[in-house]
Amino acid sequence: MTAHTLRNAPNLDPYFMPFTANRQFKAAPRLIAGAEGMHYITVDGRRIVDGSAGLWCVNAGHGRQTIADAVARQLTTLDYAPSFQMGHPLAFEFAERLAELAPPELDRVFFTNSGSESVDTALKIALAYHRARGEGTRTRLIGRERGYHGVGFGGITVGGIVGNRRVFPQLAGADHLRHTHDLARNAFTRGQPEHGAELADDLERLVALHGAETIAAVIVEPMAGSTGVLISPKGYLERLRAICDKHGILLIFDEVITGFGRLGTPFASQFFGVKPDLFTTAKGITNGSVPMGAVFASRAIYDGIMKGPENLIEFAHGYTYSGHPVACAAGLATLDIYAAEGLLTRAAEMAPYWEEALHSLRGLPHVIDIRNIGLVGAVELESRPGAPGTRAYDVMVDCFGRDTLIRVTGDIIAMSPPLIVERSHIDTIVASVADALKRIA
Ligand code: PXG
Repeated sequence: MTAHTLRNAPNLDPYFMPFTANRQFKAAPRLIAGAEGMHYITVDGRRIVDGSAGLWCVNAGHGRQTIADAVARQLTTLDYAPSFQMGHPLAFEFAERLAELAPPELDRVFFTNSGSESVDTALKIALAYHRARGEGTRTRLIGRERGYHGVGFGGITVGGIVGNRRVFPQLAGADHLRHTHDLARNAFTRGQPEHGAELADDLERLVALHGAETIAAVIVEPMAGSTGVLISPKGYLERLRAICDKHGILLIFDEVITGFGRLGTPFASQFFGVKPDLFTTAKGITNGSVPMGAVFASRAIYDGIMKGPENLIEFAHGYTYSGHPVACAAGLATLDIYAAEGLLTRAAEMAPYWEEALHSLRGLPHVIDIRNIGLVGAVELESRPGAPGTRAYDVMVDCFGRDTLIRVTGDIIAMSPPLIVERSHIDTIVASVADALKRIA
């Protein structure tokens, strides 16, 4: 073993790892010690192409010097400032810069520290808005099967991943739309699936069941990432928007993954041409460098909440670290990189090559679907009888043992490289998956 390896061989016991099979991992750990550009460097010094932008967050690639410099400068200029009844200029500047990227009039920005916090914040803004306009009966929140909205109690209530919900109590009164994943009709689609717009009509059924006057908001991911890249069918989001408008229900897009260029536009709402009332972000907002999130609200919602005596707090919500100066500094440096390198639209340029490369995997063993949008792709595998999830997991381990990091969920391989990806990296990622598929039984 090299000295490098020894330095990075910690005691694995005390760390209770998140969303990890702790015992399985600790028996055969995968440890990353460094990162630069498109690559991770493992503790044993191997370079691995990052096929997942970390966890969908390192959109500008790793080790960006200007972000590091901005963070270092900020730590010695203003390390922390209270955000309640106080402010610091960077938070206002960052909010303004973010607002410039957002769809028109969707430009009031509330800072959080993660995607989960953004989701809970957006749900609370929706409730506060209805309450402020005298529709306090609108408390019901609607999510969707196979949705992932983080791990707060609000997020798991509207989320639709059984394993994340089963053990925990949830907020009362929520309900769910059906998911849109339909391999029977849409397998091997490039871009948006043809079939499934009518699934948005589930919202009409829920309105008929519960009464519109009880429903505050619907939250969906425009592209569901965590449950395996489920892309909104053509016309689906438009239909959901129309039904929400008809019944006075707010539409929330969870853009924690799709935000900051993943689909080739700054936000997915611009890609799909459908405008929500609120949308959540995190991850790419600081290129994954410092924890941060932001909720974007329409002016109508913001103005609707700005009611009552001016000396009273209009929205009783916020975090110690909302608008943290260091996170704002990282975020501003990140936006500068995105602008200078055209990264928020680069996925659109790379998408055709990405699409061709991914779909070249068709016909390999166990592949039952391939789908793609922007710089996101998924390969769905037939599950081993009686052992769902094990096949894709083996593919992931095989790829990591060679040269590529991918994500898997169930038997779906998800890929979402940093937006600086070049064709050669795409070739490596796809070849790595192809080789693994040929090896793994
Ligand atoms: N909403 C969406 C749509 C997400 O994808 C969250 C909320 C929660 O964000 P935080 O920052 O609280 O984790 C997410 C997070 C994966 C994967 O491999 C996806 C996420 C997180 C970790 C892994 O698909 N998404």
